[in-house]
Amino acid sequence: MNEIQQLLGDNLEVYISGFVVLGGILTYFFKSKKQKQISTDIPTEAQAAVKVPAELVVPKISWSQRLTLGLDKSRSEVWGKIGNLFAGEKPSLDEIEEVLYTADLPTGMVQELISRLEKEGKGKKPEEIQSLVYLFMKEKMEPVQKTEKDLSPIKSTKVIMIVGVNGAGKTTTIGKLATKLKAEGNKVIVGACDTFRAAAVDQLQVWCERAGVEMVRAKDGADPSGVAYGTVAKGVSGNYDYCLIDTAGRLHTNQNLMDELTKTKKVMAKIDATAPSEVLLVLDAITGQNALKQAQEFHKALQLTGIIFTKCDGSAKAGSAVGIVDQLQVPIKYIGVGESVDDLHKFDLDLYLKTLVGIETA
Ligand SMILES: Nc1nc2c(ncn2[C@@H]2O[C@H](COP(=O)(O)OP(=O)(O)OP(=O)(O)O)[C@@H](O)[C@H]2O)c(=O)[nH]1
Ligand SMILES: [Mg+2]
Repeated sequence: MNEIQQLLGDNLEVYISGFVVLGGILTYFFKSKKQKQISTDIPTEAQAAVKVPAELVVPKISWSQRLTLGLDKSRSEVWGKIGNLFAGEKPSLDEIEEVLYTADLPTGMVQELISRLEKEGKGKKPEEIQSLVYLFMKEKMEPVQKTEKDLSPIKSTKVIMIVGVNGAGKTTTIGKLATKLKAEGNKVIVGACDTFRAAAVDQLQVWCERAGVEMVRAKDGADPSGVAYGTVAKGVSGNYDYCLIDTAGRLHTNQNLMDELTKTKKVMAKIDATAPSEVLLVLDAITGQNALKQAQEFHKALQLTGIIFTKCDGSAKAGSAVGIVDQLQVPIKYIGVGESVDDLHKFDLDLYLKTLVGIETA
């Protein structure tokens, strides 16, 4: 040590500080390089807010298993109980009525179902009664669901506008949809029209980067219609298959914000008269029947082509879809039962109803 000290003389401290500084620079360089693999400029909070790891794109369990798990609460607390409550000498009609109201079924429909059970369910076994419930719901939803057109096949750029109240799950749904469409081999572009909040755009950008799809973003506070216009223009000129338009959440009662949505929709038609070919309302199942008023107002302003029913997991109100579809006469296109990419799936009426009621599916 003494020899080294002699060799380096008075400069020892300078050399040591030099090594420390160099080490710091190298650590910083490697750390920032690792972060850049995810994103260059998105705050880490925004990345953390998107809870879906990219590896979840590969399904670990089947969709019907996911749906069964997701609808567990609705099935165990509501729809799976009716057979047992009705079967036997003295059907507990009051209890059935109460259970159906907690599931947020419209009053008229509750009464209709009860009188159907009284007419056709007397003396039947619980599982036969479950089948009656299933048939009743199917009768209500099927005519509307039949009007539903598939998102594909596509001839030109398919523009899909996503709307809804605050926090319904719009951005997450767009992230999931973009991931799925891209994985199917489509060229996808996303427009970040929620220009009110930078965090909203960052949240969408995390999804888009993970999905490997392009996103159009503007300066904070820019006109959302302008962003929509720019995205559709780029989508059409670049021969993209899908153009997904995210919008800011808004209350259906706020006329100014509803007018802004109508303007955004009209502006896109200037590029392609058929755009948007889909206007999808994201409805949070937890909202139950209150969602009907929301849905009616959005429908009036934008002529919805479909519903995306999210957050069916963890709520006993997943069955409220029956009333909403019947009253609004707009089909459900997608259903969400969780936060991961695989928790969003095309809506299959038969599978949904059978899972809800607890009837074996093939
Ligand atoms: N459990 C569950 N959570 C969901 C589902 N879909 C979305 N979420 C969560 O709901 C929260 C709100 O989702 P966002 O996608 O930000 O909702 P948004 O409609 O874009 O919200 P705003 O832009 O603020 O109006 C997030 O924490 C999502 O992870 C679902 O199907 N199930
Ligand atoms: Mg959003």
